[in-house]
Amino acid sequence: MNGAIKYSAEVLAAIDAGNPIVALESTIISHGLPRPSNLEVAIECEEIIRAHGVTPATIALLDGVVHIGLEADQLQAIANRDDISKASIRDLAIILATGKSAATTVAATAHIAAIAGIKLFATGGLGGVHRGAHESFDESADLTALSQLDMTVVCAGVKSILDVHATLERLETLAIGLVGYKTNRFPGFYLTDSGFDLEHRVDSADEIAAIIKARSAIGTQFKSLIVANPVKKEMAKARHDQILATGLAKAAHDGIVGKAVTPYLLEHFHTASHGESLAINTEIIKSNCALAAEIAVALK
Ligand code: PSU
Ligand code: MN
Repeated sequence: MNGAIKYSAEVLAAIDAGNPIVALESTIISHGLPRPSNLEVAIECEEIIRAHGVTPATIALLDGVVHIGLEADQLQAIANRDDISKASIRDLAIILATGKSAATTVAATAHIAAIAGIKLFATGGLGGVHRGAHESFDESADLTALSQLDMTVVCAGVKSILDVHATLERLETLAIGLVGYKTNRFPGFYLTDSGFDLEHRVDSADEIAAIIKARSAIGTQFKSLIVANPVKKEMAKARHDQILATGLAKAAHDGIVGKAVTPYLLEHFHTASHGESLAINTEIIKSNCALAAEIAVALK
């Protein structure tokens, strides 16, 4: 399919010049954050990356075209249009061929970024193994995607709505690299500490760049590396646990399954915490964008 992939002028210029690029997902914009904050955060994230001399490439599908880098009106469309679905890797060809529009998850974004030769990616929290997965089999395709791609993903751990222990075990099985940035504890998205230890800690972007290079040297570059960057100001643990418990109960009662689960629980957090989780979520994404850009500069 000719013309299936379109680069923004800015991303094209960066590729031609060999300048560093950081990929950004779009599901967080369409399904992870409420309007109008979603667009504001999306714009701010790109600006943070540009301030480091690095080019942001927000990835999404609009009207049957994959976009690597969005123009201002396209970013707005992802944030505000009502016909934007949530696309994982398996949905991409279907959305393309039917001329539809979709935001891309971590899995789908990483897949498309890899096609463009982009190896750095900033997001909020990764998908993972959901609670009750031993019965529901609900495990995010983010994990299997990252086990097959040459990508370094900066995130605040996995979302605390998940079964964190099971997710850590799956990361090990899938041979996905994992380091904590200035921490020995695995972050839990809204919480700085999910309650689990990390084996590897790094304290600078240079150290991370060295690890990325070593992956190529030893042939493990097609197993992604996760850089877990804890949020500075976390939510009070008791409040977090209480909101999560009511959210999980509500989701079960409302029969929420499949790809609807994560947006549903994030929305519940934003409403029940009266915006506190939104403020934390925003900080998480911005801080991850800054760190990803620093790594991009260190890799140069
Ligand atoms: N992190 C956030 N907000 C989000 C997501 C992650 O802070 O909205 C999205 C990402 O796109 C991630 C997806 O890939 O949730 C995981 O969804 P699922 O659990 O359905 O695989
Ligand atoms: Mn799922």
